[in-house]
Amino acid sequence: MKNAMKNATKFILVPTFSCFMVGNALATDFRATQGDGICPSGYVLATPSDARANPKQACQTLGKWYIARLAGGGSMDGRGYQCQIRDKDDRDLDHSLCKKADSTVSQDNKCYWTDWQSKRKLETQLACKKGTSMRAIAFKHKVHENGTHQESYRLSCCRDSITARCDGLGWQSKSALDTKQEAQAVMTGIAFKHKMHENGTHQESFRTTFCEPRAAKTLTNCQWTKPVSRPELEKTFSCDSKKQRINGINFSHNTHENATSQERVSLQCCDYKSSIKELVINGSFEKPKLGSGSKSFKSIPGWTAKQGDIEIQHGVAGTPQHRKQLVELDAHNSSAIYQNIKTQAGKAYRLIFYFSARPGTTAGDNKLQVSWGNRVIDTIDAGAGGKNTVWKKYTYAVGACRDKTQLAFKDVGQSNSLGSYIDHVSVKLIK
Ligand SMILES: [Ca+2]
Ligand SMILES: [Ca+2]
Ligand SMILES: [Ca+2]
Repeated sequence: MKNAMKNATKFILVPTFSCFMVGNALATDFRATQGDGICPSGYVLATPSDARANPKQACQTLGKWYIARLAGGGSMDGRGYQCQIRDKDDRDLDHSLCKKADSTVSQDNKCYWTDWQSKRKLETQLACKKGTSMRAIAFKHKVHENGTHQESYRLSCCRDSITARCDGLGWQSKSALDTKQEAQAVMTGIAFKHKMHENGTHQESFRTTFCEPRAAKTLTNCQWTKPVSRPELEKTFSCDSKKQRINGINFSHNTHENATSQERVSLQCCDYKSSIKELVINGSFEKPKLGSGSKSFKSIPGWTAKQGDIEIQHGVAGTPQHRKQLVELDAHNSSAIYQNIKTQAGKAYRLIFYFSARPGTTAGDNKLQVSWGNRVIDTIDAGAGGKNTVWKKYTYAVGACRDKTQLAFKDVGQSNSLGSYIDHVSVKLIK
């Protein structure tokens, strides 16, 4: 059974100590949004020049500790970081600065398509811009009246934490192109070369570009997709999951007995993990692993009970948000749990977790208090439980003033052994 999940995100800027204060102000033409390169309909990313033309207004639109995406891969800081504007910023960002679109402005979102290019033009590099990686390739085939035909290609490129460390592989023949897997690198471009020999045969060559993400071991579980034929290629061809990256392309060519030939293409797709380090240990409460049922602990990997017990559940009542287990913050009585997160003074972090009522409980059973650095930053209600869990995502920007910051969750509902589920807790550095 699939768990119901609300996409609603609660975003709060949290003043943690006196060094992290909250501020918000609205401007007329700009709008700040959550997510890298994401603008609401009718809005496009503001460019660095838009921001420079109106720096005060742009900066006021941003939360104090935002680092927001600008068009063309740039970024702008909130006033906590002195409203700095950059033309290039290769980091993954949490926010975007958008402006109301007029009809002449094209959408510059997180992903873009390159122009269609003919095979001839492709003899130069067809690659994604720096800081982006290839997510999809599209092919177009046109037969002209004189019997000749033309192939065109374009790439969809998306922003990633790809650094400038990119290497091109040499030209390879079609048969050799069974692209080798470049460990820890993401394929960002492909180029084609076409040569007609004097004897009438012709030869195609390919080369690919790989870029190295910031952290090692970001690509795992690489698999080739099923080869697809020409008609299918005329559609966009990408990896199945948005979480995957293309790491190779392979062309195979079959000549049939009747002299016709058929090309098939497959992509190598790998799971891609963000290179920004997760700071929470056992944030999904998968350890210790329970076969099924529930069990109470005083401590588990990463977490310690402050009050009551830590009750881990596997398939007791309702689907977890992530993987197989969740924690119920009312073991036998209301529980409080904490973890000391390794932080750096003066840095901002993003805290994310999911909160759900326990199915079949009353609203009074599902009240949660969240603390960061020994201060309560929020008290939230999940309402009454339905048939299954309804996970809501909570996102906070929090600051650290020490090298360790305590993250704590406490059930503040009725203490009766039921209620207040959390799962998939994450803390990552924003800057
Ligand atoms: Ca879990
Ligand atoms: Ca319980
Ligand atoms: Ca309760």
